[in-house]
Parts: sequence; C-alpha cells; structure tokens
Amino acid sequence: MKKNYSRNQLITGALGIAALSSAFSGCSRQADYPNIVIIYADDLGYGDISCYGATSLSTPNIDRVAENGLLFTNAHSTSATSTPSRYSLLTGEYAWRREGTGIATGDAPAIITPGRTTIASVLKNAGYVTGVVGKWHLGMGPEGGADWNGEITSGPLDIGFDYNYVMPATGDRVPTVFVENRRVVNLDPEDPIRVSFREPILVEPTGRDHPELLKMHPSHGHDMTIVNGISRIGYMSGGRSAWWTDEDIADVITGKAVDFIKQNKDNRFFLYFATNDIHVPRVPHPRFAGRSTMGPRGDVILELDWTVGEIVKTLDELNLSRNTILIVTSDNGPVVDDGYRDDAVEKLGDHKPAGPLRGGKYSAFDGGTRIPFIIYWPEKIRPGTTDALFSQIDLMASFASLTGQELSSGTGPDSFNSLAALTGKTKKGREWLVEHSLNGRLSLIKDDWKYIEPGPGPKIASYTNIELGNDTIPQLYNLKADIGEKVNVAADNESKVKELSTLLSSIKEGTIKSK
Ligand code: NG6
Ligand code: CA
Repeated sequence: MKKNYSRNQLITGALGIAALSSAFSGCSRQADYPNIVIIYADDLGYGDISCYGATSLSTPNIDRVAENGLLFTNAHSTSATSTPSRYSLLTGEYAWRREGTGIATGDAPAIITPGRTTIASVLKNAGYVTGVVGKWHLGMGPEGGADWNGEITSGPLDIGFDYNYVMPATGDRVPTVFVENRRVVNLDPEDPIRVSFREPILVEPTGRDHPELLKMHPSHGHDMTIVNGISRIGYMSGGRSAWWTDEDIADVITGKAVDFIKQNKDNRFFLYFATNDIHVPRVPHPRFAGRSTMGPRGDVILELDWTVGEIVKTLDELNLSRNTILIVTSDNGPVVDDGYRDDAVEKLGDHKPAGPLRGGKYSAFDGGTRIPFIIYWPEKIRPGTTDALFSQIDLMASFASLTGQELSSGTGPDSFNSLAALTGKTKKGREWLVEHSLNGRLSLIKDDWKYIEPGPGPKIASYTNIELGNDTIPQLYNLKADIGEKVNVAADNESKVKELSTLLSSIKEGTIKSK
C-alpha cells in the first residue's frame, strides 16, 4: 500500500535518521536498542502487590518481574489522578502547568495537541514502532469532541503512536467502546453513537431511574447510562454492537498488547499498555471472580497479575525478554470505595492498599503518588532494590538519552535524564520532584524532606474516605524518619520550610529546570 507522508513526517523521519547515524556513526548499533513495554496499571497502590509487602493476596507474575528486575521504593507518578499523570508521562511536562489537564470526561477533545513531541514520537524518531493499548483518558478529537461515528482525528496517532487500541476515557465513563486507530471497533453505522456529559440522552435507562437493572450499584455518582448492568458517568445512546463487556476487557486488551508484540517481533517496538485494572468498576473475568478474599478489588489485582504474566510469557516465547525493557507501574495511588458498592471496604480485612503511606488516590500525601515501579531488562539491569528518588516524568528524557537523542529546548521541560538511576547504575536519583493532588495542591520532595504547600480544601474526601493532605498551614515531613507523614515538623524547621517553598515557587515559575 502506498503511504502518503506529509512534509512534516518526512522532515521528522529525516531528522530521526540523522540523529541515529550521528549517535552511532560508522556502525549499525540500531539493533541494540531495547524494546520498551510500559504496563501502566490504574489506581494500583504501593501496598497492593506482594513484592511491595501485601500478604492478603499474592501476585506471583509481578513478583517474578521484581525478583529479576529492579524494584523502586521511592518512585512517583506526577499526580494523584489519571489524566494529569498520563499527560506528564507522555509529554515530560508537569500537568499542573497546563489548564485542562484534570480528570477528563469521555467526550473531552485531545488534551495533547496533534504534532506535539511525546515519549512515543521520540521513540518513533529513533526507529521504534510505537503502540498504545488500553486506557487512554487524554481526550480525543478536535475542539467539540471526537466523531465517534466517523474518523477520529486528534488521537494517539497524531502524537507519535503508530497504532492504538484504546478505551477513550475510563471504565466508568462513556463511551464504553474501544477505538482502534481512528475508528470505533464493531460499530454498526445504522446505530450511531451519541455521547453527552452535559445533558441527559435518555434513550438508554440510567442507574438513577432504573436501579433494578443494575448488577453493580453506585455508592456515589456513577448513576447515568447503564451499560452491561453497570451505570456510568455520562450519557450515551447507540453503538450497542460496539459496547464492551467489562468482564472481558482484560482479555481483550491483553490480547491486543500480545498481538502488537508478536506483529513487531522483528522490529524495535515501544508499547504503552495502560490497563483498565484496577480501576472501577471492578468487574473481573469469571475465572478471577472470587479468587481473592477481598472481593472484586482483590480479584482484579489478580487479573492484573495475570496480564503481566501474559506479557512476560509472550516476550519469553519470542525470545525477546533479554533485550526488552519492561516497566510495571501505576498512574496514581489506591482507593477502596471509588464510587461503586463492590464490597471493597467490607472485605478489605488487614490489607493496606497504600502500604505504610498516608492518604491514597487524590491525596497530597505520598499515598497519592508514590507508586509501585519495577523495571526489568535482563541484559542490562542487575536485579535488586533501589531507593533512588524517581519520577515517571523522567522516562521521556531517559529514553531519549537511551536512544542517542537530545530533546530540543522546550520539549519535555520537566523531564530529566535519569537513565543511570533507572537502570540501577546509581542509587542517587533526582534531587527533588513535585507531586500534584486532586485539588491542585503541590508538594515538593527533596532529599528526605517533603513540603506540602498550604491552602484551602477539605481534609478528607467524603465518600472515598481518603485524607487529602490539605491544610491551611505549611506541612513538612521527614520521610526517612516518618514515611507515614504523621508528624508535621514545619514549626520546628522554619528554614527548611522556607528553602522548600522558595524552590517550589521557582519550579512553578519555570526558572529552575528539573534536576
Ligand atoms: C472521579 C470518579 C471516580 C474515578 C475518578 C477518576 C465519581 C464519584 N468518582 O470523579 O470513580 O472515575 O474520577 O479516576 O464519579 S482516574 O483514576 O481515572 O483519575
Ligand atoms: Ca488512576
């Protein structure tokens, strides 16, 4: 098939080749670059898997990756919710620098502008085939939203991915369909999709009006259009043949991720595989239902573990494991009741989703953003544990460096080349990093200290029962002595508070680049 390349694509392609040949002039080292697979779990907490200390369940596949890889005890997503963490991961820019990067609705237009340099375009430039499978949650389509019934422009394909098979937003938001490249999968043109987050489309029953139709009930919100017996956020009609079945999501997207790897076994590839597990609604496949003692929340952790096992198995079978970087991590911290009555609270038992950390998803405390992070690359990374301070935002600059490229000025402005820490060559990580909570509160971690800026806001999120970390006074914690952020020592360390608040202001203003 003849491809039509735009002028820009041709220029980018030419630059990519120039970058490669200048990095490795005279020898064909291209083949040495590893494949890269990021498994980006959703809402998986620091204490949710056995290699991070969970004892109420066992995650043997993830544990095996950890045993043979490098486990980070001090790695962070940039934000305590999904959209901003994903934005930062892909663009190398803190989401709080940009308006409109909060939790996206299902009809949000593309949040990352077409043509923008991303981790995917950087790797594409280095000769990788790039794919994204699973949860997108970064908006799609131009201003006004995507054309779900036609060609979906302004999507992953426009920011560096060669292939996408994605859920547009989240499991609990409409539209409940998969998008493959530019089209909704299995859409019947006779039954067009309509989506609205503003006004009701009352073609399909809602959870609010028809609770008798529900197999899983909301505890909060989530009472709009019913799909597969579960009411969602947002309204949708039509597109019935395209609706997903929650029980099958893990199988479908794991299958697509495996296919992508198989199809590209002879290429160098980058796969960003963002799982639906363990986000709400937690609806495991029947083979995982009831397998944990913790109800659906535990069951979907086991399903996630299975997913990781399938990816590892595929890499092994294709003989690709040795030279593939596999990362397993999460977009934000854990939540128990996130809006559905799914027994998560009742069956939690002794399990501590955030381990020793305070707070969870949404929170300015470390439970919001300190996440599991395991990297496995048998050829280059020695197994072990590291307490290096690391941020997911650094993957962009680190992978640019890995592939012999320099980010142009203004690209990935908050991404720092942390390749040495990432590959375990040093245990010295970043000097500082910024965390971002639901209501915009920023925290700064530097050395052993964590400073949370003062400001208004509720202390506890009502229904999730999570401590948000808001306070009208400055907070300072010594994370080494007090990982659970129990004792605010700001009053006794005024000069430290001053130092960190000044540094945070400079970072906000952009006068200090990442270090
Ligand atoms: C909240 C939802 C929650 C979840 C979250 C986004 C309600 C009551 N709560 O508004 O269920 O969808 O948004 O989660 O609607 S995230 O992991 O994608 O950021
Ligand atoms: Ca999330």
